[in-house]
Amino acid sequence: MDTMTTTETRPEVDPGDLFQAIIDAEQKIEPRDWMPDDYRKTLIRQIAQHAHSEIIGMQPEGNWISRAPTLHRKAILMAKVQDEAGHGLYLYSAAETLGITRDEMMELLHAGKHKYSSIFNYPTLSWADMGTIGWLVDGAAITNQVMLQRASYGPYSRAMVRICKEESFHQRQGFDILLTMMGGSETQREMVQDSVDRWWWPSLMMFGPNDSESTHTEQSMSWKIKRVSNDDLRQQFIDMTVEQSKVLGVTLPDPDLQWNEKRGHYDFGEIDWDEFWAVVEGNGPMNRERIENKSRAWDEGAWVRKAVLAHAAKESSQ
Ligand code: BYC
Repeated sequence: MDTMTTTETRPEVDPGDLFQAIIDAEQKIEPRDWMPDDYRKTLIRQIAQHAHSEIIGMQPEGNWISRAPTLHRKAILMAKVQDEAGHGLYLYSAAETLGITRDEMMELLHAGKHKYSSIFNYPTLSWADMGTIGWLVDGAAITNQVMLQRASYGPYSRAMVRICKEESFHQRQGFDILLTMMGGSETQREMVQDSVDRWWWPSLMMFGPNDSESTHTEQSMSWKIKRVSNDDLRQQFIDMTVEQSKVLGVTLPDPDLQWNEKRGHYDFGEIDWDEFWAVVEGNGPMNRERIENKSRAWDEGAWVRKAVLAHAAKESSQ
């Protein structure tokens, strides 16, 4: 047989097999690769939620920029809030690679159809809250995000590398605010304790429901989007934070917190899951105000977006 005239056919590779092989080999799925519909949907849901959290998360701290106690603290807080805007932008860009537009994500958020982290629905009542948000909220965020640097979707995982670097600075600056206040007056120490009392439990809720109640963990872990379960991350955070609370000299508001020699972890009390779900469903102390502010800023910025797009169109037509 004349091999030169044989029509060669490449062996058919099933796209699902190729997808799985990439996941198994610890490589990254990239935007143009074939992926199961549910993998795409899960990523859009999680990345958009994450981006929205960064943007809504600017509000509780933005509330204190004009009241920071010194110019130095004000400059740091402004930089931190700007970092959060930046994180939101990398994450919206990562979500856009999956076939959803930024405008669509905004509409879904404003209509209450996209979620954002429960933690940002609590009010910031004192300057100590700026320290506690850095220490506990950024501390919980980074505990979760370190594993997301290894997420199987390339654009998400790369965005997380940069975000984690900035979050670790945020956590340190929060701890520094609290350490300074704890070395101050009795009133300042009381402010810190009151703030820790209010933020401790909501910070634990950031990790999501218990594994037995989590709808997405098993599938997300098998796709290597999530690498560690909600409960395991929560435990990691508690073990780390209890030690830090001793350095600060604050009491964590949980009488059941106790080192368990056998488990090699701290035992802790029951989270108020009714409160968690109420906040997730839109009925927390600040849900309404956060979304109203966000929608208003979006509407008021419409002329800026229009002007930028008109300028870009003009540039490209020249
Ligand atoms: N709040 O099956 P599950 C920051 C929802 S911001 C609200 O366990 P999953 C910062 C969940 O969406 C950092 N909703 O879900 C910014 C699901 O509902 P849907 C924010 C929550 O996705 C400014 C249902 O409950 N970090 O760093 O496997 C200043 C069942 O949950 C929450 C991220 O976004 C919650 N806490 O796991 C300072 C990290 N928990 O969607 C700091 C990225 C759960 O089916 N996200 N729900 O309607 C994740 O790692 C995961 O999405 C979660 C949840 C661990 C949060």
